[in-house]
Amino acid sequence: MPVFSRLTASAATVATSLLATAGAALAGVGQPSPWEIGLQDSGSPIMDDITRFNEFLFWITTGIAVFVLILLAIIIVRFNARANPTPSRATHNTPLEIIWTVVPVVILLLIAVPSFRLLFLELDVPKPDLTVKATGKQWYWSYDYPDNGNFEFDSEIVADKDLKPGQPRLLTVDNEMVVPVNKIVHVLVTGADVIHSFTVPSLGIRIDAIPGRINDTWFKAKHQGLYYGQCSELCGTDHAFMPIVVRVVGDDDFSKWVDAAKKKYAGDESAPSNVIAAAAVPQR
Ligand SMILES: [Cu+2]
Repeated sequence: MPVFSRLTASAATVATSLLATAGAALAGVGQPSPWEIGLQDSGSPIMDDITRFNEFLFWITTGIAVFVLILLAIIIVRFNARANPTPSRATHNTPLEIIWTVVPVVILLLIAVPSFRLLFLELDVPKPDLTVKATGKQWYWSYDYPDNGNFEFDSEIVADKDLKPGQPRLLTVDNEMVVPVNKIVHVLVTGADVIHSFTVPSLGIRIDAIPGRINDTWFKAKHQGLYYGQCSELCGTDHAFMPIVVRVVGDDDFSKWVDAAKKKYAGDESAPSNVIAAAAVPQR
């Protein structure tokens, strides 16, 4: 019955577009928001592409789901035993078989081309303006700035009771990773003990931190601000308590921060060992 299929189709379209708009409206910049169901707002060109690709896939999958739903509805209504007492005995239909082979191949090719393009874009690091090394440790991150005086510091979670107004719970750290805006930041990522994962959703980066190995990724932050992320590899009891905060600032502020950081973290070579750090894990 065409009315039925038209109804289901339009209901599905309304539901999906509502979901898509709600997701976009509730998305936060640099951090998750309550009731958000879409991706976080994009803070880098790569994330723009990821968001676009995600939307493209969303409409392809929605189209397929609606199409299958319509077929099911037609079969249920028109070809049940009562409506269609003498069923057809056809077993082959060459044109139809060609269509249902070729159409999925075309859909997969449509997906594969932008997908591989995006993958290469993520993996192919352009000439960096600065390099930061992030080391995952149980359970905090350390950042090295080899291009800016080779200082290193630890970045640990701020306990709930010490949060200042406006600071997000479980995402705030004492020492943020600071980078300049609109610059290509090459991030070297490794693990000191177990596998962690360096992930900042708004910047579109996620890469495993593997002991004994240096992985790398890159981003170019479009706007100044705070971009939050979390370790995204199950790494032990405090896996959920090793957030990542990237503070993106202007060039002048970045040089000022580098000067201050060089002094602040000078002689910090004997950074706390894991044992001491574990003992000093903040109360929560
Ligand atoms: Cu971890």
